[in-house]
Amino acid sequence: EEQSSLLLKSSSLFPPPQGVKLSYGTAGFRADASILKSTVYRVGILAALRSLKTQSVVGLMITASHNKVTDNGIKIVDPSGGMLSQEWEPFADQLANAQTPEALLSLITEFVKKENIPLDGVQSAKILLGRDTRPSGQSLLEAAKQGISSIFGAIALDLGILTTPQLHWMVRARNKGLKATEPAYFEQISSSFRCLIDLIPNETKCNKTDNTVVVDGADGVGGDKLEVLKNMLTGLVMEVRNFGKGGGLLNDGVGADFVQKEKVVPRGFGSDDVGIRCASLDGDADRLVYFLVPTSGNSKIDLVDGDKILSLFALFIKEQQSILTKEGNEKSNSNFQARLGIVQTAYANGASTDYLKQLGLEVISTPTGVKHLHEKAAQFDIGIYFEANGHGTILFSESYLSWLEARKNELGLVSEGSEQQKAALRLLSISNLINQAVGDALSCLLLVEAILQHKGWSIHKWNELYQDLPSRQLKVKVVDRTAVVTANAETLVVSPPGIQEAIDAETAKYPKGRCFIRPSGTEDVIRVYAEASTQEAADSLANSVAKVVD
Ligand code: 16G
Ligand code: ZN
Repeated sequence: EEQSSLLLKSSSLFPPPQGVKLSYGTAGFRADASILKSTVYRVGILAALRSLKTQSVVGLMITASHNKVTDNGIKIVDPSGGMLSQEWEPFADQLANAQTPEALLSLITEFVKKENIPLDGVQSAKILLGRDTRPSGQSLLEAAKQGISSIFGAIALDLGILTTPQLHWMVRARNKGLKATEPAYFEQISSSFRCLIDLIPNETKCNKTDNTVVVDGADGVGGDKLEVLKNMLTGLVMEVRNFGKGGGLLNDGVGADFVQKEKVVPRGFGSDDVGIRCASLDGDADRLVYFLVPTSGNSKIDLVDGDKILSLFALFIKEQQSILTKEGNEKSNSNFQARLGIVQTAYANGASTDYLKQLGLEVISTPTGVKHLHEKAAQFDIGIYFEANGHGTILFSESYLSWLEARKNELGLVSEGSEQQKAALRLLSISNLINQAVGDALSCLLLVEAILQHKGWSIHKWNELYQDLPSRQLKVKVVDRTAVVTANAETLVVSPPGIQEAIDAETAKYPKGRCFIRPSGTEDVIRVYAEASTQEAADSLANSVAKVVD
Protein backbone atom coordinates (compact mmCIF):
# COMPACT_ATOMS: atom_id res chain seq x y z
CA GLU A 1 0.00 0.00 0.00
CA GLU A 2 2.68 2.47 1.02
CA GLN A 3 4.69 1.28 -1.95
CA SER A 4 1.75 1.97 -4.26
CA SER A 5 1.17 5.46 -3.05
CA LEU A 6 4.87 6.23 -3.27
CA LEU A 7 4.89 5.12 -6.90
CA LEU A 8 1.74 7.09 -7.73
CA LYS A 9 3.16 10.17 -6.13
CA SER A 10 6.59 10.10 -7.72
CA SER A 11 5.38 9.10 -11.17
CA SER A 12 2.99 12.04 -11.28
CA LEU A 13 6.11 14.21 -11.33
CA PHE A 14 7.27 12.53 -14.55
CA PRO A 15 4.50 12.69 -17.15
CA PRO A 16 5.36 10.85 -20.38
CA PRO A 17 5.84 12.85 -23.59
CA GLN A 18 2.70 13.05 -25.72
CA GLY A 19 2.41 11.35 -29.07
CA VAL A 20 5.70 9.45 -28.97
CA LYS A 21 6.05 5.70 -28.88
CA LEU A 22 9.24 4.62 -27.21
CA SER A 23 10.96 1.32 -27.79
CA TYR A 24 13.82 -0.29 -25.88
CA GLY A 25 15.47 -1.09 -29.21
CA THR A 26 18.87 -2.55 -29.94
CA ALA A 27 20.64 -0.45 -27.37
CA GLY A 28 18.07 0.79 -24.86
CA PHE A 29 15.89 3.88 -25.17
CA ARG A 30 17.25 6.71 -27.24
CA ALA A 31 15.69 10.03 -28.19
CA ASP A 32 16.09 13.77 -28.00
CA ALA A 33 17.15 14.39 -24.40
CA SER A 34 14.32 16.85 -23.82
CA ILE A 35 11.67 14.12 -23.91
CA LEU A 36 13.50 11.46 -21.93
CA LYS A 37 12.95 12.36 -18.26
CA SER A 38 9.91 10.21 -17.74
CA THR A 39 11.50 7.29 -19.60
CA VAL A 40 14.63 7.46 -17.52
CA TYR A 41 12.61 7.67 -14.31
CA ARG A 42 10.71 4.54 -15.35
CA VAL A 43 13.86 2.67 -16.31
CA GLY A 44 15.08 3.52 -12.81
CA ILE A 45 12.08 1.62 -11.47
CA LEU A 46 12.76 -1.23 -13.86
CA ALA A 47 16.41 -1.46 -12.80
CA ALA A 48 15.37 -1.65 -9.16
CA LEU A 49 12.96 -4.48 -9.99
CA ARG A 50 15.67 -6.27 -11.97
CA SER A 51 18.04 -6.02 -9.03
CA LEU A 52 15.40 -7.33 -6.62
CA LYS A 53 14.50 -10.17 -8.94
CA THR A 54 18.10 -11.28 -9.47
CA GLN A 55 19.27 -10.37 -5.96
CA SER A 56 22.32 -8.84 -7.59
CA VAL A 57 23.73 -5.48 -8.50
CA VAL A 58 22.58 -4.06 -11.84
CA GLY A 59 23.70 -1.00 -13.77
CA LEU A 60 22.07 1.95 -15.50
CA MET A 61 23.97 3.78 -18.19
CA ILE A 62 22.86 7.15 -19.49
CA THR A 63 24.29 7.63 -22.95
CA ALA A 64 23.33 7.96 -26.61
CA SER A 65 26.70 6.70 -27.83
CA HIS A 66 27.51 8.14 -31.27
CA ASN A 67 24.26 10.10 -31.63
CA LYS A 68 24.35 13.87 -31.68
CA VAL A 69 24.97 15.69 -28.43
CA THR A 70 21.34 16.76 -27.95
CA ASP A 71 20.18 13.14 -27.89
CA ASN A 72 20.49 10.92 -24.90
CA GLY A 73 19.50 7.43 -23.90
CA ILE A 74 19.38 4.85 -21.17
CA LYS A 75 20.07 1.16 -20.91
CA ILE A 76 20.20 -1.44 -18.19
CA VAL A 77 23.25 -3.56 -17.46
CA ASP A 78 22.33 -7.04 -16.26
CA PRO A 79 24.11 -8.65 -13.27
CA SER A 80 26.46 -10.56 -15.59
CA GLY A 81 27.69 -7.24 -16.98
CA GLY A 82 25.88 -7.90 -20.25
CA MET A 83 22.76 -6.35 -21.76
CA LEU A 84 19.36 -6.56 -20.09
CA SER A 85 17.78 -9.98 -20.59
CA GLN A 86 15.68 -9.85 -23.73
CA GLU A 87 12.74 -11.34 -21.84
CA TRP A 88 12.37 -8.07 -19.99
CA GLU A 89 12.44 -5.80 -23.04
CA PRO A 90 8.70 -5.93 -23.74
CA PHE A 91 8.06 -4.89 -20.15
CA ALA A 92 10.49 -2.01 -20.56
CA ASP A 93 8.48 -0.87 -23.59
CA GLN A 94 5.19 -1.10 -21.71
CA LEU A 95 6.55 0.86 -18.76
CA ALA A 96 7.93 3.62 -20.93
CA ASN A 97 4.67 4.01 -22.79
CA ALA A 98 2.18 3.89 -19.88
CA GLN A 99 0.11 7.04 -20.12
CA THR A 100 -0.97 7.70 -16.51
CA PRO A 101 0.46 7.04 -13.03
CA GLU A 102 -2.38 4.57 -12.47
CA ALA A 103 -1.61 2.67 -15.66
CA LEU A 104 2.05 2.58 -14.69
CA LEU A 105 1.25 1.30 -11.21
CA SER A 106 -0.96 -1.47 -12.47
CA LEU A 107 1.67 -2.60 -14.96
CA ILE A 108 4.24 -2.76 -12.19
CA THR A 109 1.92 -4.56 -9.79
CA GLU A 110 1.05 -7.17 -12.38
CA PHE A 111 4.67 -7.68 -13.43
CA VAL A 112 5.92 -7.97 -9.85
CA LYS A 113 3.34 -10.67 -9.26
CA LYS A 114 4.05 -12.55 -12.46
CA GLU A 115 7.83 -12.47 -11.94
CA ASN A 116 7.58 -13.13 -8.24
CA ILE A 117 9.70 -10.13 -7.35
CA PRO A 118 10.28 -9.71 -3.60
CA LEU A 119 8.92 -6.21 -3.11
CA ASP A 120 8.62 -6.47 0.67
CA GLY A 121 11.15 -3.87 1.68
CA VAL A 122 13.18 -6.60 3.36
CA GLN A 123 15.18 -7.46 0.29
CA SER A 124 17.40 -4.72 -0.98
CA ALA A 125 18.38 -3.67 -4.48
CA LYS A 126 21.51 -1.91 -5.62
CA ILE A 127 21.93 0.00 -8.87
CA LEU A 128 25.20 1.45 -10.19
CA LEU A 129 24.67 4.59 -12.25
CA GLY A 130 26.96 5.94 -14.93
CA ARG A 131 26.65 8.57 -17.62
CA ASP A 132 28.62 9.94 -20.54
CA THR A 133 29.63 13.61 -20.96
CA ARG A 134 26.35 14.86 -22.46
CA PRO A 135 25.12 18.03 -20.76
CA SER A 136 21.66 16.50 -20.28
CA GLY A 137 23.18 13.60 -18.34
CA GLN A 138 23.09 15.09 -14.86
CA SER A 139 19.38 15.94 -14.80
CA LEU A 140 18.46 12.61 -16.38
CA LEU A 141 20.53 10.92 -13.74
CA GLU A 142 18.42 12.65 -11.08
CA ALA A 143 15.30 11.26 -12.76
CA ALA A 144 16.78 7.77 -12.68
CA LYS A 145 17.50 8.16 -8.97
CA GLN A 146 13.89 9.19 -8.36
CA GLY A 147 12.71 6.07 -10.12
CA ILE A 148 15.04 3.88 -8.10
CA SER A 149 14.10 5.43 -4.78
CA SER A 150 10.42 4.93 -5.44
CA ILE A 151 10.96 1.20 -4.97
CA PHE A 152 11.38 0.22 -1.33
CA GLY A 153 14.80 -1.07 -0.46
CA ALA A 154 16.47 0.13 -3.64
CA ILE A 155 19.68 2.11 -3.44
CA ALA A 156 21.37 4.07 -6.22
CA LEU A 157 25.12 4.46 -6.33
CA ASP A 158 26.19 7.31 -8.60
CA LEU A 159 29.57 6.54 -10.21
CA GLY A 160 29.70 9.76 -12.21
CA ILE A 161 31.02 10.02 -15.74
CA LEU A 162 32.14 6.67 -17.16
CA THR A 163 32.50 4.94 -20.50
CA THR A 164 29.73 2.43 -21.15
CA PRO A 165 32.17 -0.52 -20.98
CA GLN A 166 33.54 0.71 -17.64
CA LEU A 167 30.10 0.52 -16.11
CA HIS A 168 29.49 -2.95 -17.56
CA TRP A 169 32.87 -4.03 -16.20
CA MET A 170 32.07 -2.67 -12.74
CA VAL A 171 28.68 -4.37 -12.54
CA ARG A 172 30.28 -7.67 -13.49
CA ALA A 173 33.15 -7.20 -11.02
CA ARG A 174 30.77 -6.20 -8.21
CA ASN A 175 28.71 -9.34 -8.63
CA LYS A 176 31.83 -11.48 -8.60
CA GLY A 177 32.84 -9.92 -5.31
CA LEU A 178 35.80 -8.14 -6.92
CA LYS A 179 36.94 -4.57 -6.56
CA ALA A 180 34.74 -2.52 -8.86
CA THR A 181 36.26 0.94 -8.88
CA GLU A 182 37.66 2.99 -11.73
CA PRO A 183 41.24 2.75 -10.41
CA ALA A 184 40.82 -1.04 -10.28
CA TYR A 185 39.68 -1.01 -13.90
CA PHE A 186 42.65 1.07 -15.04
CA GLU A 187 45.02 -1.05 -12.97
CA GLN A 188 43.75 -4.29 -14.50
CA ILE A 189 43.98 -3.20 -18.10
CA SER A 190 47.29 -1.38 -17.78
CA SER A 191 48.98 -4.23 -15.94
CA SER A 192 47.78 -6.91 -18.35
CA PHE A 193 48.95 -4.70 -21.22
CA ARG A 194 52.36 -4.53 -19.54
CA CYS A 195 52.44 -8.34 -19.31
CA LEU A 196 51.80 -8.64 -23.03
CA ILE A 197 54.56 -6.15 -23.81
CA ASP A 198 56.97 -7.95 -21.48
CA LEU A 199 56.25 -11.18 -23.33
CA ILE A 200 57.20 -9.81 -26.74
CA PRO A 201 59.91 -11.98 -28.30
CA ASN A 202 63.36 -10.35 -28.42
CA GLU A 203 63.51 -10.58 -32.23
CA THR A 204 60.63 -8.18 -32.70
CA LYS A 205 61.76 -6.00 -29.83
CA CYS A 206 64.88 -5.10 -31.82
CA ASN A 207 62.67 -4.53 -34.83
CA LYS A 208 61.48 -1.39 -33.02
CA THR A 209 58.21 -0.74 -34.78
CA ASP A 210 56.97 2.71 -34.27
CA ASN A 211 55.05 2.68 -31.03
CA THR A 212 53.01 5.83 -31.45
CA VAL A 213 49.26 5.94 -31.87
CA VAL A 214 47.08 9.04 -32.23
CA VAL A 215 43.53 8.65 -30.94
CA ASP A 216 40.40 10.63 -31.77
CA GLY A 217 38.32 10.64 -28.57
CA ALA A 218 35.08 11.78 -30.29
CA ASP A 219 35.07 14.74 -27.88
CA GLY A 220 33.54 12.40 -25.37
CA VAL A 221 34.17 10.39 -22.26
CA GLY A 222 36.60 7.95 -23.90
CA GLY A 223 39.11 10.68 -24.70
CA ASP A 224 39.07 11.89 -21.10
CA LYS A 225 39.63 8.38 -19.76
CA LEU A 226 42.48 7.76 -22.20
CA GLU A 227 44.17 10.90 -20.91
CA VAL A 228 44.30 9.17 -17.51
CA LEU A 229 45.14 5.71 -18.81
CA LYS A 230 47.97 6.78 -21.08
CA ASN A 231 50.07 7.86 -18.12
CA MET A 232 49.87 4.37 -16.68
CA LEU A 233 51.27 2.71 -19.80
CA THR A 234 54.82 1.78 -20.60
CA GLY A 235 55.97 0.94 -24.10
CA LEU A 236 53.31 2.94 -25.88
CA VAL A 237 53.18 6.59 -26.80
CA MET A 238 49.65 7.82 -27.12
CA GLU A 239 48.44 11.19 -28.26
CA VAL A 240 44.78 11.91 -27.63
CA ARG A 241 42.90 14.45 -29.72
CA ASN A 242 39.28 15.50 -29.40
CA PHE A 243 39.18 14.52 -25.76
CA GLY A 244 35.98 15.58 -24.05
CA LYS A 245 37.45 18.26 -21.84
CA GLY A 246 39.03 19.96 -24.85
CA GLY A 247 35.79 21.77 -25.61
CA GLY A 248 34.92 20.31 -29.03
CA LEU A 249 31.37 19.21 -29.76
CA LEU A 250 30.67 15.54 -29.05
CA ASN A 251 30.40 13.32 -32.16
CA ASP A 252 30.45 16.35 -34.44
CA GLY A 253 32.65 15.35 -37.36
CA VAL A 254 34.55 13.08 -35.00
CA GLY A 255 34.29 9.58 -33.58
CA ALA A 256 34.29 5.99 -34.75
CA ASP A 257 30.80 6.04 -36.24
CA PHE A 258 31.57 9.11 -38.33
CA VAL A 259 34.91 7.78 -39.49
CA GLN A 260 33.53 4.34 -40.34
CA LYS A 261 30.43 5.55 -42.18
CA GLU A 262 31.85 8.60 -43.99
CA LYS A 263 35.35 7.22 -44.51
CA VAL A 264 36.89 10.66 -44.02
CA VAL A 265 39.34 12.00 -41.42
CA PRO A 266 37.85 13.32 -38.19
CA ARG A 267 38.26 16.94 -37.13
CA GLY A 268 41.74 17.66 -35.83
CA PHE A 269 43.48 15.24 -38.21
CA GLY A 270 45.17 16.22 -41.43
CA SER A 271 48.08 15.99 -43.79
CA ASP A 272 50.61 16.04 -40.93
CA ASP A 273 49.30 12.64 -39.91
CA VAL A 274 49.98 10.80 -43.15
CA GLY A 275 51.56 7.44 -42.40
CA ILE A 276 50.69 7.59 -38.70
CA ARG A 277 48.59 4.96 -36.94
CA CYS A 278 45.31 6.67 -36.06
CA ALA A 279 42.33 5.35 -34.12
CA SER A 280 38.90 6.64 -33.31
CA LEU A 281 36.54 5.92 -30.39
CA ASP A 282 32.81 6.58 -30.36
CA GLY A 283 30.99 8.84 -27.90
CA ASP A 284 30.77 6.30 -25.09
CA ALA A 285 33.93 4.37 -26.00
CA ASP A 286 32.43 1.01 -26.82
CA ARG A 287 33.55 1.17 -30.45
CA LEU A 288 36.98 1.42 -32.00
CA VAL A 289 38.23 1.72 -35.56
CA TYR A 290 41.68 2.50 -36.92
CA PHE A 291 42.45 4.53 -40.00
CA LEU A 292 45.18 5.99 -42.17
CA VAL A 293 45.05 9.61 -43.25
CA PRO A 294 45.01 9.79 -47.07
CA THR A 295 47.88 11.33 -48.95
CA SER A 296 46.97 14.58 -50.64
CA GLY A 297 44.67 14.31 -53.60
CA ASN A 298 42.71 11.47 -52.04
CA SER A 299 39.80 12.33 -49.79
CA LYS A 300 38.94 8.88 -48.44
CA ILE A 301 40.80 7.33 -45.54
CA ASP A 302 42.02 3.76 -45.43
CA LEU A 303 39.63 2.34 -42.87
CA VAL A 304 40.78 -0.49 -40.62
CA ASP A 305 37.43 -1.51 -39.21
CA GLY A 306 36.00 -3.93 -36.66
CA ASP A 307 36.37 -6.84 -39.07
CA LYS A 308 40.08 -6.21 -39.33
CA ILE A 309 40.49 -5.82 -35.59
CA LEU A 310 38.67 -9.13 -35.26
CA SER A 311 40.95 -10.74 -37.81
CA LEU A 312 44.07 -9.52 -36.03
CA PHE A 313 42.79 -10.85 -32.69
CA ALA A 314 41.75 -14.16 -34.22
CA LEU A 315 45.10 -14.65 -35.92
CA PHE A 316 47.06 -13.88 -32.76
CA ILE A 317 44.96 -16.08 -30.52
CA LYS A 318 45.10 -18.94 -32.95
CA GLU A 319 48.89 -18.64 -33.05
CA GLN A 320 49.15 -18.65 -29.27
CA GLN A 321 46.80 -21.59 -29.04
CA SER A 322 48.85 -23.63 -31.47
CA ILE A 323 52.10 -22.86 -29.64
CA LEU A 324 50.45 -23.95 -26.44
CA THR A 325 49.10 -27.22 -27.75
CA LYS A 326 52.15 -28.15 -29.81
CA GLU A 327 53.52 -31.56 -28.91
CA GLY A 328 56.34 -30.70 -26.55
CA ASN A 329 58.95 -32.82 -24.82
CA GLU A 330 57.12 -32.71 -21.55
CA LYS A 331 54.00 -34.74 -21.18
CA SER A 332 50.77 -33.25 -20.10
CA ASN A 333 47.69 -35.23 -19.33
CA SER A 334 45.55 -32.14 -19.59
CA ASN A 335 44.37 -32.06 -23.15
CA PHE A 336 41.80 -29.36 -23.52
CA GLN A 337 40.17 -29.15 -26.91
CA ALA A 338 39.37 -25.46 -26.70
CA ARG A 339 36.74 -24.34 -29.18
CA LEU A 340 37.68 -21.07 -30.83
CA GLY A 341 34.75 -19.41 -32.54
CA ILE A 342 34.18 -16.21 -34.48
CA VAL A 343 30.91 -14.30 -34.48
CA GLN A 344 30.03 -11.66 -37.08
CA THR A 345 26.93 -10.05 -38.55
CA ALA A 346 25.83 -9.72 -42.16
CA TYR A 347 27.65 -6.36 -42.23
CA ALA A 348 31.01 -8.11 -41.95
CA ASN A 349 32.92 -7.55 -45.14
CA GLY A 350 32.84 -10.75 -47.21
CA ALA A 351 36.61 -10.64 -47.54
CA SER A 352 37.00 -10.82 -43.76
CA THR A 353 34.77 -13.87 -43.52
CA ASP A 354 36.75 -15.57 -46.29
CA TYR A 355 40.00 -14.72 -44.52
CA LEU A 356 38.83 -16.12 -41.19
CA LYS A 357 37.53 -19.31 -42.78
CA GLN A 358 40.83 -19.68 -44.59
CA LEU A 359 42.54 -19.63 -41.20
CA GLY A 360 40.43 -22.70 -40.47
CA LEU A 361 38.21 -20.93 -37.98
CA GLU A 362 34.56 -21.58 -37.26
CA VAL A 363 32.62 -18.44 -38.24
CA ILE A 364 28.97 -17.86 -37.41
CA SER A 365 26.63 -15.00 -38.14
CA THR A 366 23.95 -13.38 -35.96
CA PRO A 367 21.53 -10.47 -36.29
CA THR A 368 22.87 -6.96 -35.59
CA GLY A 369 23.18 -5.83 -31.98
CA VAL A 370 25.67 -6.67 -29.29
CA LYS A 371 23.30 -8.85 -27.32
CA HIS A 372 23.03 -11.32 -30.20
CA LEU A 373 26.75 -11.52 -30.88
CA HIS A 374 27.69 -11.74 -27.24
CA GLU A 375 25.29 -14.60 -26.57
CA LYS A 376 26.73 -16.67 -29.40
CA ALA A 377 30.34 -15.91 -28.53
CA ALA A 378 29.73 -17.06 -24.98
CA GLN A 379 29.09 -20.58 -26.29
CA PHE A 380 32.76 -21.06 -27.21
CA ASP A 381 35.83 -21.51 -24.99
CA ILE A 382 37.26 -18.52 -26.79
CA GLY A 383 34.58 -16.57 -28.61
CA ILE A 384 35.60 -13.51 -30.58
CA TYR A 385 32.87 -11.22 -31.83
CA PHE A 386 32.93 -7.95 -33.70
CA GLU A 387 30.61 -5.77 -35.64
CA ALA A 388 32.16 -4.02 -38.64
CA ASN A 389 31.40 -0.73 -36.87
CA GLY A 390 34.05 -1.53 -34.27
CA HIS A 391 32.15 -3.01 -31.35
CA GLY A 392 33.49 -6.31 -30.14
CA THR A 393 35.40 -8.32 -27.58
CA ILE A 394 36.80 -11.74 -26.76
CA LEU A 395 35.06 -14.03 -24.30
CA PHE A 396 36.82 -16.80 -22.41
CA SER A 397 34.91 -19.64 -20.76
CA GLU A 398 35.52 -20.23 -17.06
CA SER A 399 36.57 -23.79 -17.67
CA TYR A 400 39.11 -22.79 -20.29
CA LEU A 401 40.54 -20.11 -18.00
CA SER A 402 41.01 -22.58 -15.15
CA TRP A 403 42.68 -25.01 -17.52
CA LEU A 404 44.98 -22.23 -18.79
CA GLU A 405 45.89 -21.22 -15.26
CA ALA A 406 46.70 -24.80 -14.31
CA ARG A 407 48.62 -25.35 -17.51
CA LYS A 408 50.66 -22.20 -16.93
CA ASN A 409 51.60 -23.40 -13.45
CA GLU A 410 52.37 -26.89 -14.65
CA LEU A 411 54.61 -25.53 -17.41
CA GLY A 412 56.24 -23.27 -14.86
CA LEU A 413 57.45 -26.37 -13.02
CA VAL A 414 58.79 -28.30 -15.99
CA SER A 415 59.79 -25.59 -18.43
CA GLU A 416 59.79 -22.16 -16.84
CA GLY A 417 60.18 -19.51 -19.53
CA SER A 418 59.34 -21.89 -22.37
CA GLU A 419 57.47 -20.75 -25.43
CA GLN A 420 54.50 -22.79 -24.33
CA GLN A 421 54.38 -21.18 -20.95
CA LYS A 422 54.60 -17.76 -22.56
CA ALA A 423 51.69 -18.59 -24.83
CA ALA A 424 49.61 -19.56 -21.81
CA LEU A 425 50.60 -16.33 -20.07
CA ARG A 426 49.66 -14.29 -23.13
CA LEU A 427 46.23 -15.85 -23.36
CA LEU A 428 45.66 -15.23 -19.65
CA SER A 429 46.78 -11.62 -20.02
CA ILE A 430 44.40 -11.13 -22.92
CA SER A 431 41.54 -12.43 -20.80
CA ASN A 432 42.38 -9.82 -18.17
CA LEU A 433 42.93 -7.00 -20.61
CA ILE A 434 39.89 -7.47 -22.76
CA ASN A 435 36.52 -6.58 -21.28
CA GLN A 436 34.54 -9.77 -20.59
CA ALA A 437 31.27 -7.90 -20.19
CA VAL A 438 30.99 -5.95 -23.43
CA GLY A 439 33.04 -4.44 -26.27
CA ASP A 440 35.44 -1.85 -24.88
CA ALA A 441 37.36 0.55 -27.12
CA LEU A 442 40.04 1.20 -24.49
CA SER A 443 40.95 -2.41 -23.89
CA CYS A 444 40.67 -3.29 -27.60
CA LEU A 445 43.01 -0.42 -28.42
CA LEU A 446 45.61 -1.75 -26.02
CA LEU A 447 45.29 -5.27 -27.37
CA VAL A 448 45.71 -4.09 -30.97
CA GLU A 449 48.79 -2.11 -29.93
CA ALA A 450 50.28 -5.06 -28.05
CA ILE A 451 49.76 -7.44 -30.96
CA LEU A 452 51.21 -5.04 -33.53
CA GLN A 453 54.29 -4.59 -31.36
CA HIS A 454 54.53 -8.32 -30.81
CA LYS A 455 54.48 -8.99 -34.53
CA GLY A 456 56.55 -5.95 -35.41
CA TRP A 457 53.79 -4.90 -37.79
CA SER A 458 52.88 -1.47 -39.08
CA ILE A 459 49.25 -0.54 -39.59
CA HIS A 460 49.86 -1.01 -43.35
CA LYS A 461 50.96 -4.55 -42.84
CA TRP A 462 47.93 -5.21 -40.66
CA ASN A 463 45.62 -3.60 -43.19
CA GLU A 464 46.95 -5.95 -45.84
CA LEU A 465 45.73 -9.09 -44.07
CA TYR A 466 43.04 -9.04 -46.73
CA GLN A 467 41.52 -6.44 -49.00
CA ASP A 468 37.98 -5.29 -48.27
CA LEU A 469 35.40 -5.85 -50.97
CA PRO A 470 33.87 -2.53 -52.03
CA SER A 471 30.59 -1.93 -50.19
CA ARG A 472 27.83 0.64 -49.93
CA GLN A 473 25.31 1.38 -47.20
CA LEU A 474 22.14 3.36 -47.78
CA LYS A 475 19.11 4.13 -45.69
CA VAL A 476 15.57 4.50 -46.93
CA LYS A 477 13.02 6.44 -44.89
CA VAL A 478 9.80 4.46 -44.56
CA VAL A 479 6.50 4.91 -42.77
CA ASP A 480 6.65 1.63 -40.93
CA ARG A 481 10.00 -0.09 -40.71
CA THR A 482 8.47 -3.01 -38.78
CA ALA A 483 6.82 -4.11 -42.04
CA VAL A 484 10.17 -5.60 -43.05
CA VAL A 485 10.78 -8.89 -41.31
CA THR A 486 14.02 -10.79 -41.82
CA ALA A 487 15.42 -14.24 -41.08
CA ASN A 488 18.77 -16.05 -41.32
CA ALA A 489 20.70 -13.42 -39.39
CA GLU A 490 19.03 -10.64 -41.39
CA THR A 491 20.12 -11.98 -44.76
CA LEU A 492 16.63 -12.97 -45.96
CA VAL A 493 13.48 -10.88 -46.15
CA VAL A 494 10.48 -13.01 -45.27
CA SER A 495 7.95 -10.20 -45.44
CA PRO A 496 6.62 -8.25 -47.34
CA PRO A 497 6.44 -10.99 -49.98
CA GLY A 498 8.32 -10.55 -53.24
CA ILE A 499 11.07 -8.32 -51.88
CA GLN A 500 13.65 -11.05 -51.42
CA GLU A 501 13.09 -12.27 -54.98
CA ALA A 502 13.67 -8.75 -56.25
CA ILE A 503 16.87 -8.44 -54.22
CA ASP A 504 18.10 -11.79 -55.52
CA ALA A 505 17.42 -10.77 -59.09
CA GLU A 506 19.39 -7.53 -58.69
CA THR A 507 22.25 -9.19 -56.84
CA ALA A 508 22.67 -11.84 -59.52
CA LYS A 509 23.67 -9.12 -61.98
CA TYR A 510 26.92 -8.37 -60.14
CA PRO A 511 30.07 -10.46 -59.77
CA LYS A 512 30.69 -11.15 -56.05
CA GLY A 513 27.41 -9.36 -55.38
CA ARG A 514 25.87 -9.61 -51.94
CA CYS A 515 23.03 -7.52 -50.64
CA PHE A 516 20.58 -7.44 -47.76
CA ILE A 517 18.11 -5.07 -46.15
CA ARG A 518 16.97 -4.79 -42.54
CA PRO A 519 14.94 -2.46 -40.41
CA SER A 520 17.17 -0.27 -38.24
CA GLY A 521 16.88 -0.83 -34.51
CA THR A 522 17.72 2.77 -33.72
CA GLU A 523 16.18 4.93 -36.48
CA ASP A 524 13.01 4.97 -38.55
CA VAL A 525 14.68 3.64 -41.65
CA ILE A 526 15.34 0.50 -43.65
CA ARG A 527 19.05 -0.06 -44.15
CA VAL A 528 20.50 -1.41 -47.38
CA TYR A 529 23.91 -3.05 -47.55
CA ALA A 530 25.55 -4.06 -50.82
CA GLU A 531 28.91 -5.53 -51.67
CA ALA A 532 30.41 -6.24 -55.10
CA SER A 533 33.72 -6.50 -56.89
CA THR A 534 33.94 -2.78 -57.71
CA GLN A 535 32.78 0.34 -55.92
CA GLU A 536 30.58 1.34 -58.86
CA ALA A 537 28.92 -2.04 -58.82
CA ALA A 538 28.33 -1.92 -55.05
CA ASP A 539 26.84 1.59 -55.38
CA SER A 540 24.62 0.57 -58.23
CA LEU A 541 23.41 -2.61 -56.49
CA ALA A 542 22.60 -0.65 -53.31
CA ASN A 543 20.74 1.99 -55.30
CA SER A 544 18.61 -0.43 -57.23
CA VAL A 545 17.69 -2.38 -54.11
CA ALA A 546 16.86 0.87 -52.33
CA LYS A 547 14.34 1.53 -55.09
CA VAL A 548 12.74 -1.85 -54.50
CA VAL A 549 12.22 -0.90 -50.85
CA ASP A 550 10.92 2.59 -51.50
C1 16G B 1 23.31 -0.19 -31.62
C2 16G B 1 23.98 -1.47 -31.22
C3 16G B 1 25.01 -1.86 -32.22
C4 16G B 1 24.41 -1.94 -33.59
C5 16G B 1 23.66 -0.68 -33.93
C6 16G B 1 22.86 -0.91 -35.18
C7 16G B 1 24.45 -2.21 -28.96
C8 16G B 1 25.12 -1.90 -27.68
N1 16G B 1 24.61 -1.32 -29.92
O1 16G B 1 24.23 0.86 -31.63
O2 16G B 1 25.53 -3.09 -31.85
O3 16G B 1 25.38 -2.15 -34.56
O4 16G B 1 22.76 -0.37 -32.90
O5 16G B 1 22.03 0.19 -35.43
O6 16G B 1 23.79 -3.23 -29.11
P1 16G B 1 20.85 0.08 -36.45
O7 16G B 1 19.92 -0.99 -35.96
O8 16G B 1 20.26 1.44 -36.48
O9 16G B 1 21.46 -0.30 -37.77
ZN1 ZN C 1 28.81 3.43 -28.39
